[in-house]
Parts: sequence; C-alpha cells; structure tokens
Amino acid sequence: MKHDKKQLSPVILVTGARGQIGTELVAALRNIYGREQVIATDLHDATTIVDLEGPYHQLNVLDKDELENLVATYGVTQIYHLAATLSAKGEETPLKAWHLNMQSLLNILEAAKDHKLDKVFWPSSIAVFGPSTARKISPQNALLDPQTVYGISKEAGEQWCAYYREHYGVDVRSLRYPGLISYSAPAGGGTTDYAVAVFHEALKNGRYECYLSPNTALPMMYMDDAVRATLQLMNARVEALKERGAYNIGALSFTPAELATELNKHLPDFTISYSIDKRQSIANSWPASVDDAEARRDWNWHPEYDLVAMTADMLDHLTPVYKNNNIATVS
Ligand code: VAH
Repeated sequence: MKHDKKQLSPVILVTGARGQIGTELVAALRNIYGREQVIATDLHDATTIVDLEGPYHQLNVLDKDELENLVATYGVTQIYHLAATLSAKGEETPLKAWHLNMQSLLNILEAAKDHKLDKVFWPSSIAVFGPSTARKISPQNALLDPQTVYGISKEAGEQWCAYYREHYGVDVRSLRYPGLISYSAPAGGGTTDYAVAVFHEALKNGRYECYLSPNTALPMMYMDDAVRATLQLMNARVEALKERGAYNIGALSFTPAELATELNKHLPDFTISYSIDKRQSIANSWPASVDDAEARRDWNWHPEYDLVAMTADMLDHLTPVYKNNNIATVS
C-alpha cells in the first residue's frame, strides 16, 4: 500500500512499537491519524492482536536498508524511534547496548536527512544526569555526566540530534523521560521497572521484594502524561523550541516506600520488602527530580497525574485483570 507523500495526513513509522512506550504511542497516534497512517515496527514478528490492528513490520533498526525500504514504500513522513536497550539491561552488555542505541539513531537520522522527513521523535532520559548534577530539581542545562552505557548513549544521542538539526535541517525532537509507569505493557529492563512490577505483584501475590532501598527518590511519570507530552512537543511550532538538547520533563517524584504507602490505601494487606541489588548504584547516580521550566515555557508542558491519581488509575485497570485470574495477558 503506497502512500502518496503529498497527502496531508502524516505517515508515521514507529520503532520499538511493542515496548512500554511504543505500545501506548502507537495506539494514541492511530487514534489521532488513523490506523493505516501508523506503521508499527519491532524486532519480533507480529504475534499479538495489537500488532495486527494496523500496519506492522518486523524491523531490526540496525538494518539500514530495510528501514530505508519501509520509509520509501510507505512514503513515511515522520519517525518515532523508540527502540533501545535501557539502563539496567545495558550494563549487562555495554558494547552491544551502545551499538544498538547509537547506530540505530544514526540510521534514523540519516533516513530523515535523505528522505527529507517532516519530523523525528527520539527519547532521551534523565539517565543523562550523573553525580555532578544537583540531586533535586536538576536544571535543563546541567553538566551531564552519565554513569551508565544507556545514559552515555542518551547524552551522545542528544548531541547527534542537535548536529543533524543544525547541519542538515532535520527536525528531530526529544524528551528526557523520567521513569515511566503504565499498565498496558511491561517495563523493559530499566532501573525504574520496580514502579510497574510492584502493582502486578501486589495484585498477584500481595507482596513485593524491591531491589532499590526504601528511600530512593526518582523522577517518575504516568504514561498518559508521557504520551501527551510527546504529542504536545511534536505538535509545537518549531520556532518555539529553544533548547538544543532534549527537554527535561517532570511530573512526580517518589520513593519505593512512598509508593507502597499509597498502594496500602487501596490494598491494606500488601507488604513490601527490600533486597537491594546493583541497580541501586544506577539509581544513586540519578537526580530525585528535574526542573522542567523550559518545557513549560516553550510548549506549555503541564503534568496531570500525581502519585494518588496514578496509583488509582493503575489499580483501576489492573485489578479486573487479576480478579479474573487472566494473568497471562499481563505478564
Ligand atoms: C530506565 N525506565 O530505568 C528507564 C528510564 C529514567 C529511567 O530511562 O532505564
């Protein structure tokens, strides 16, 4: 099905479409632009119903030729490049993570340059911050000294995005996502994954063993806010975007103990225990919160979910699943 590039509605290719962010962004984009306008791609073959709800292609983002082929075949006008190895998983295979995160981004930026795409979205992360950054309310233009391969790849990626914007006019936009919490897809190998797993374990077993210490405060965001921020940034007038790097965006910050206390308001018998592992050192290198004044100034960012609203919404969606013991669909 060839799309004529002159048509008004965008043709959007999403990489990492089956991941935690991709699952939600594909649904949101298809809701806005129509199923056929959003080509979902991921490393794995289409197996679930969700994959088959619209155009889906198996794509290894390191395969530049296949990427170019999809861009040309569909007349792609925008790419959301979400495929990456996250912080904790990246530390297990540093060079593989670096290669995937960096080469895939360069493949996307080259395709955007060569095919004159309208826009590209690429997620950075608060993982670009390190010990030299203020622990609280890390500023937009802080010194970036990431301590993980993932964070290093995100800092380098921000520089490459600025380079392609300045040298080739590629309109690539980016957000420093905090830890993201959602109910529709599992988190994928990050340090903040506990904040998703705890909901499933609380409902399944009534208890959870957390790998971070109880007082580890980290910047977090509910996926509804993250999707809205992404679309708001992508729809902003390019002249309004003053930041060279990715935008800080904040919403909430909490510790495992604070999340457990909020969960107990709904599940009084839930208990949390702690068995700290190597992910603690990654979390220790990140700030507890970020300053997102520039995002509020340039494209009117405002979060809508706090800890109370996020916890209630997660449980609203997950409780029925576990009640019907339909666990298989939420693995
Ligand atoms: C991770 N969820 O833990 C990601 C995120 C800020 C953390 O980038 O690696």
